[in-house]
Amino acid sequence: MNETLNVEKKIVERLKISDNIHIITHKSPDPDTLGSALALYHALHSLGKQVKIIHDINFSSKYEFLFKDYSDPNFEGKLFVSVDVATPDLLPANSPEVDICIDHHINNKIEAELKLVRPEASATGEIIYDLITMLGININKNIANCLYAAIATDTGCFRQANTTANSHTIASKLMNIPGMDYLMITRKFFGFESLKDFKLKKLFFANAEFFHNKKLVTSTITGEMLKKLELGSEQIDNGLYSELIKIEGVCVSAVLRETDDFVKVSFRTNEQYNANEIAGIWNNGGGHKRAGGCIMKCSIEDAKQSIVNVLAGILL
Ligand SMILES: [Mn+2]
Repeated sequence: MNETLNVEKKIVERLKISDNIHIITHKSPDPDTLGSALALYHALHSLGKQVKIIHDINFSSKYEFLFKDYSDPNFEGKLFVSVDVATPDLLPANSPEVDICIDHHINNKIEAELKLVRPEASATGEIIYDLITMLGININKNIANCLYAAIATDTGCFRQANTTANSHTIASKLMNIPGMDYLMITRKFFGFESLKDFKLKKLFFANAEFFHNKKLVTSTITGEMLKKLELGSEQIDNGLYSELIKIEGVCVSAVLRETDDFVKVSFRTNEQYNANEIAGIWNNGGGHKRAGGCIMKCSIEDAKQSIVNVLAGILL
């Protein structure tokens, strides 16, 4: 714990003396990486620093509100900070070397001079909250919205096993910031579904298959399904990946999503199994205790067969 505090202090000092800062988010960005980056942007900006966020241009239109009051500046970066990026392959193409890595993935493999990885944090947004507080910066409504979105989505609206008392404490402090709009955020992510979302969900449930005494359930999202619904992969509702683990008796769920180059697998586990370890069996796999993922370079059918075969030896 002291070691963590030590690194946090070093990061705060480094941020204070730095300028021309680039904040790096992960590929296929989610609200945790974007919300953490934008919150840090506003905080450092309020100290008069030049800050730029490096991000994929393809992301759900639901995330656009996070960019409120952000204007994309153009300058050469001198300090590079990654947020919520677990592995080098999730960094943007031609990414510079990372100076400061801030993350909550237990299997973090980013090389950086200052590395702050706190797996007990439900979201990177929790860590950013602490750093902003240590910097002595007043949290305004933009920062509050960004951090609340990061924490609410990474905890599945405070329902998943990674939710802690601290997640609630921070959320409560953010909710008290005048002008922040938690209802807009929860409605956007948890209380709304487009017609396309609904149609995809129908197909997704129809594709569910059970194996090994119904302890394993899989489903697939194929390129053809997305094409038929005219959905971009960035528009898939993240909640879909956590639907199958809710089913009675299921210990491991695997959702396979086809892309042009590979199959992305998202695992969820019950309390008996570790999703980070299961996903780690395959290339570059990892994640958290109850949620993990990996990439397989084969057909979606072969990927499913590989999962069924490997889990036969695990789900005893
Ligand atoms: Mn995260």
